[in-house]
Amino acid sequence: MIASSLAMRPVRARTASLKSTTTRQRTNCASAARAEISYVMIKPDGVQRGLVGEIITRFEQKGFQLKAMKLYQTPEEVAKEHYKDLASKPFFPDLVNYIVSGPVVSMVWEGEEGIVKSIRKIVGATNPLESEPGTIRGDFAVCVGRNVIHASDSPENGERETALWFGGEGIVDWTSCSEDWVIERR
Ligand code: DAT
Ligand code: MG
Repeated sequence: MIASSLAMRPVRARTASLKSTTTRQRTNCASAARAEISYVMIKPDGVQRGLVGEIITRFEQKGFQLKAMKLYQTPEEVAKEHYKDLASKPFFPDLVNYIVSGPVVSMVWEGEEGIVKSIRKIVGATNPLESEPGTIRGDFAVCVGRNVIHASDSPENGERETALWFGGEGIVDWTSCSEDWVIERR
């Protein structure tokens, strides 16, 4: 199965086909293996400040699986579409200018059901002054307009944002050699 066709299909359908082509079994982490994806983006300030490695390390060490990654100069139309729900906010023009002000690192992370919520916890509250220490925003930012990182706020937006930023290209179907040490099988 080619990666681009995987990217355009819902995660649950992808899960079923992955399970049918491998020996994957149900786990006790969730009701189904590989249930969710999150679109995660290191914003231009995170790239300029040299935080890319540190941020990726946190998700790798947690045990989530990287499925796609690219350094990308965002077109204005993509930034506007990504944040379309905020279009009426007074800060919207500044937000779009910020996102297109330099390259971002776009990623797709995959994991068990609950990964989207878990990544949001690792990222921290939107306003970095309210983010808990130990979160990415809590450790590396002080300003809501320079809060270093984006992460999808729901599994549905994980799918929507992945389609927007990757357009069906660059999603890699692979198995981590540490998977059996991260996920308990039964
Ligand atoms: P999050 O990025 O935590 O999902 P959001 O979706 O509410 O937060 O907003 C998207 C981005 O917009 C956020 O990361 C930074 C910016 N933003 C949100 N609220 C803002 C505000 N009151 N002033 C300036 N920028 C804001
Ligand atoms: Mg958001």
